[in-house]
Amino acid sequence: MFGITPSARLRPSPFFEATLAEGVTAFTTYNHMLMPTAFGDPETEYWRLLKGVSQWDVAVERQVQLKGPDAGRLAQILAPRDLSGQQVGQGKYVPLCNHEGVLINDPICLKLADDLYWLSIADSNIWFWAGSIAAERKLRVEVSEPDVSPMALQGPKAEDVVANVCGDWVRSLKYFWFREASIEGIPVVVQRSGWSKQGGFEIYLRDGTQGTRLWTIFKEAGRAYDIGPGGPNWCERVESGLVSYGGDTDTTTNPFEVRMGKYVNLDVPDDTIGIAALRRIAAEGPRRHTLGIVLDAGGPVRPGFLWNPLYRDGRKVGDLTNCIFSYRLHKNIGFALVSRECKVGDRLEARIGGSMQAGTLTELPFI
Ligand code: THG
Repeated sequence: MFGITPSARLRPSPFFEATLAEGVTAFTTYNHMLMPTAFGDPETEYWRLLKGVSQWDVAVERQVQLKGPDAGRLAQILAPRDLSGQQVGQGKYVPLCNHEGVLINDPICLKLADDLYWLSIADSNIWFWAGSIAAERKLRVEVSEPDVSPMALQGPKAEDVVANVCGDWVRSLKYFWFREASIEGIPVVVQRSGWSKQGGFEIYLRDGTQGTRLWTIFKEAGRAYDIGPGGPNWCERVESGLVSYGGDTDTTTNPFEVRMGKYVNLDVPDDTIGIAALRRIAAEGPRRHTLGIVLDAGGPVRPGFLWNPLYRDGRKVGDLTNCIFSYRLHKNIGFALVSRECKVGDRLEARIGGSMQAGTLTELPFI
């Protein structure tokens, strides 16, 4: 057993005390914070997410706030997806790229007002990036990190729990749409979203002193639905084909290589960062693509530190970026970031630890 040295660099989640009380057994690091990843039994957490409702501390998904008359301009400069039709109350999933077209984050962009946006970010520092772009381009916008911390309710019964707490209006929210609300006086934003394909909501807490209270309100409301703690679920997300920025991407990956091409619009304004590179990559065709792979091995394999090399006929053709034993398929499945010449049905070998594991490329999602 080991501890964690407190420091100002490690930012606390408002839900930290609540997840300790729930019996959290493992964390990962993300945006200089700790995110709970396990509460004892992964299979229990998996089936709870598939059949009931699971409660997640995802405060690590920090908000980068853009505020001012040029907030919308800055959002469009950062995101190579057409945001011109985005409405107040609507969220959009946007790849962010650098000038070379390399993916540097994949936030949800929330438009709270014409002059107010949040980028709900994955694990990289977009506050630095957005602030320096705004200054260099002399935009009238303030870039900050507000006191906002998301908590997710995921699973087929999440809607009943959230409706119970917030009211039936949540049932008519469309995917990624949101509304500002107050729960027993606690200011929140309620959005239909979350990193699973089981459906659900995220409650963005806007007062970091109220984490335990907010957690408890949903825990109590969820009691009738057998709610329990969980976190972004590795097995479910691989089965569902959800790509993780930083997990399934490296420092050269562009959106087309990781199934995010549908979120890129090549006709965005020319001053959008990375768009020239993305137009060129789209014209030439990306070098790699992401497929599924099903290993032959029967029992669960231990993938170790991931990004295991993949070979076809003895030649390296890419990487197995993740691998997990699927509780529904009863097979080891993963994502293969491989050269474009590799096709569904191809037989590859993964070097995992000291052994070679054979497998077959498949379409995504698995389920
Ligand atoms: N919640 C919030 N912020 C986040 C995440 C989150 N920021 C970082 C990271 N997660 C963003 N990544 C994703 C990736 C995919 C989806 C959500 C967040 C997602 N995708 C759907 C799909 O792939 O089918 C739908 C996307 C669409 O078609 O628009 O849900 O979890 N607050």
